[in-house]
Amino acid sequence: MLDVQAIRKDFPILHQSVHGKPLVYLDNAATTQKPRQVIQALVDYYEGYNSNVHRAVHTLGQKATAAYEESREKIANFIGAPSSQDIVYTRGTTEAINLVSYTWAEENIGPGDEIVVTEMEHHSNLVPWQRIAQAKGATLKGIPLKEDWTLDMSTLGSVITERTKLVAVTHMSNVLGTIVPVKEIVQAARRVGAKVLIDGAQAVPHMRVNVADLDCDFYAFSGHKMCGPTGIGALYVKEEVLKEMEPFHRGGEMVREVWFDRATWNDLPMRFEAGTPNIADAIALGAAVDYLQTLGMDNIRQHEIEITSYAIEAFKELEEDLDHYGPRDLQYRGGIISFYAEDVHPHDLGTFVDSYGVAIRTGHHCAMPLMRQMGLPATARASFYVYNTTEEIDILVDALKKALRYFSK
Ligand code: 7TS
Repeated sequence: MLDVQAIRKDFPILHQSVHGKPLVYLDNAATTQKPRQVIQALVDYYEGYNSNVHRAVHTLGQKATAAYEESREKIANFIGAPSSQDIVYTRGTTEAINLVSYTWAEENIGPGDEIVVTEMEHHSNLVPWQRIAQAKGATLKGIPLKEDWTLDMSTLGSVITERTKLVAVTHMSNVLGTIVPVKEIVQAARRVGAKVLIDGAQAVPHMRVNVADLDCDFYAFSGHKMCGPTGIGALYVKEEVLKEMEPFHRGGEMVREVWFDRATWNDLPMRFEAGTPNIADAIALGAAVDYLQTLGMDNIRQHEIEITSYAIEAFKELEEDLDHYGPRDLQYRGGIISFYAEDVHPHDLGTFVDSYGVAIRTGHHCAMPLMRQMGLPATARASFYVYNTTEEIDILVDALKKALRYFSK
């Protein structure tokens, strides 16, 4: 059991009023708050050893390089990567997926090939594949959803075919909270020799992930959704795949030797990190990993199951006026609840509950094809993290009741 009140003390931002009410932060799928330990790692770096990495013999440069690489080790260990060489720092999930699309996919996808996604992808794991499909004459296919908002796994055999070159799927939907059985998908892809990319933006922060066990080829995630800073994330690539990939950006540090008309490439993973990297945020992401590991990922997942179960129960009080979406079996669902009231636009709901100090997200959540399938223009969404309490769910539900009453007038 986690001591949530003690955890809350680590997050300075939570202790403030919004419109005269205590802040209730329920927009964690968009970005999470940062504990003191992560903020302090940034301060320590800039006050103590700010310096460029991988190039200086001086003491600060050595210290910065050691911390930057130590952080990579922590990230590799956190997601079960066999080696820190398999971890490429990126700006986040979006850049990680684009990296794969501009390198591996450019080289390996051709006319008549198929790229398989799910029907609930975030635009980040859809639009890059649309570009590849259009440019290469390949086809984009989607694994459909069932009525219970889980993936229809019975279609895998027909959707993934001998023509499939890449299966790129989310590990957890940012709208429905659906947790995807990615291991089964990897096995189906392996049978036809396809590579697998997993968008772990919503999974890595909330549950134990082991890329070696999943046996995927690519795994992308963002630091800012797991207590880390914005502007830093990572791409795991299986070593045998990474070794064969052409560099993404070209410039300093990604090279071994340069002549006027050609160059050779540096070792992995530096080959994929051209220019001065985001040193401070990479180091602070390591601090975020330390923080989450101290709490324990299984404890975090358990806490979110409890909060989500409480929220689903509490939403029964609203069921006359408001529908909510996502798998009811919490084994297949993370801490996300998307909802829609026929009579009130989600933006109005969001603005109304904000006046009670409650932060939720409203809109299409960068998943427009899924919204269309749900038959909705937008939803409101509450998403939970390790510092959220059942009292906060009560405040949300109470504010929603007031909103529904107010707008029905
Ligand atoms: N994939 C999923 C499943 C996501 O939820 C997000 C961000 C991304 C990719 C992109 O991550 P980024 O860090 O590169 O932006 N999702 C959301 C959201 O649900 N609300 O704001 C951002």
